[in-house]
Amino acid sequence: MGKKALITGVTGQDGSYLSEFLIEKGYDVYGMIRRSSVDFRERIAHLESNPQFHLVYGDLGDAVSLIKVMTEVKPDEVYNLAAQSHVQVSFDVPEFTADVDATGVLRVLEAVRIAGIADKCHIYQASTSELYGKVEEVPQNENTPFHPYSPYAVAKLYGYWIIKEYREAYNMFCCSGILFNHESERRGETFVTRKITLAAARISQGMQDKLYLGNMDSLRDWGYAKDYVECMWLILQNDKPEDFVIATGVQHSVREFTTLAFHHAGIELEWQGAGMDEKGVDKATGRVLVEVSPDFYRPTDVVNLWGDPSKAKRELGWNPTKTSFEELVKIMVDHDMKKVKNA
Ligand code: NAP
Ligand code: G4F
Repeated sequence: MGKKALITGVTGQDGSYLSEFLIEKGYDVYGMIRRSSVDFRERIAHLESNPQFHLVYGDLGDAVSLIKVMTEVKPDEVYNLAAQSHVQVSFDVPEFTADVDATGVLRVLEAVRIAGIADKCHIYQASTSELYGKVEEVPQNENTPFHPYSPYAVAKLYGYWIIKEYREAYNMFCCSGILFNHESERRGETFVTRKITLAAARISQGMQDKLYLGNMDSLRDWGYAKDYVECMWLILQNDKPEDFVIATGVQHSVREFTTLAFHHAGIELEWQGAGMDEKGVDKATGRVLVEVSPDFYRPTDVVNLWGDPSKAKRELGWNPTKTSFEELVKIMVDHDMKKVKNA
């Protein structure tokens, strides 16, 4: 019998890549989905006929559903990826974000205990570099103090601490992966990277006039999601339950990402002006293609994320630079160029 893994958030970017990865490793994967009025499961549609892939209903806001799933599936490994994952949206729906991203983690842990599998089940919690928030140290590692800077980050901080608490109080194998931003051609379209690659593809093919962005000085350590799901698995195969920073160790600005994405789409941008008046101008035509909009500024913004993946490299043997920043941008733009062309 192969191992059984339960993935919450299976319809998301990471859930879909992790499902593929675990199926390849021989696991039976149980993906938890919630009921929605439209069956919009684009990222996992290709897996639905795979005999190793099973869908179960559940919601992180509903303890009963979690207890039912844990009791019926009795997974060897749980990957808790489900979350309201958009930082800007967390300012609009802070209570929902807290319920799912904070209390939801507690519900998962309690469901594992109630199902009677706490002594054998390994649990991964999708923690985040947003915990460092208004950063107190650059680059950030496992010992850097946290300073969460959004309702999302505050909720995720609870998730991080309750995982640590259950590890110490009940001797459970539960760990947090403190993952820095990771992107892909499956990234949600309102996160900045995907918004940029889609806009570059549409603008270059005459389907969109302009791209409006918020803070372009913001710095991120962007990796490729497909590489990061391997680390989630490695964390649960480790001898002892520990938390790990997962990052590339390389930092770029939103402006740099934009310049490179447009370059791959065949447009060379030149930046003119500063602050709210900054514009990205097409060098060939003089047309303004990128402008700043206050709509995409946040009440508090995290502007200097840069991870130190030394521990994951040393103790898990993980390679943080498998896919470079340049390759990542190219993968995303190439994908979106085709998507726009075939639309
Ligand atoms: P994502 O694409 O936004 O996916 C989020 C998933 O959570 C979706 O499957 C969504 O289901 C599900 N979900 C939301 N609320 C739920 C609820 N109440 N009950 C059950 N499922 C629910 O996120 P992602 O980028 O794959 O990220 C995965 C996890 O890693 C998240 O916890 C995120 O906060 C964390 N994280 C992400 C990054 C990153 O850069 N991507 C970095 C650090 C940490 P629906 O499809 O039904 O909405
Ligand atoms: O792409 P973002 O929305 O990602 P953010 O806020 O870093 O959050 C993502 O990564 C976290 C890990 O650090 C995850 F925990 C979280 O779940 C999510 O996956 O924004 C990145 C930066 C921000 O500083 C934002 O202010 O880009 C800046 N930005 C500038 N213009 C924009 C825009 N962000 C968005 N979404 N849209 C813009 O137009």
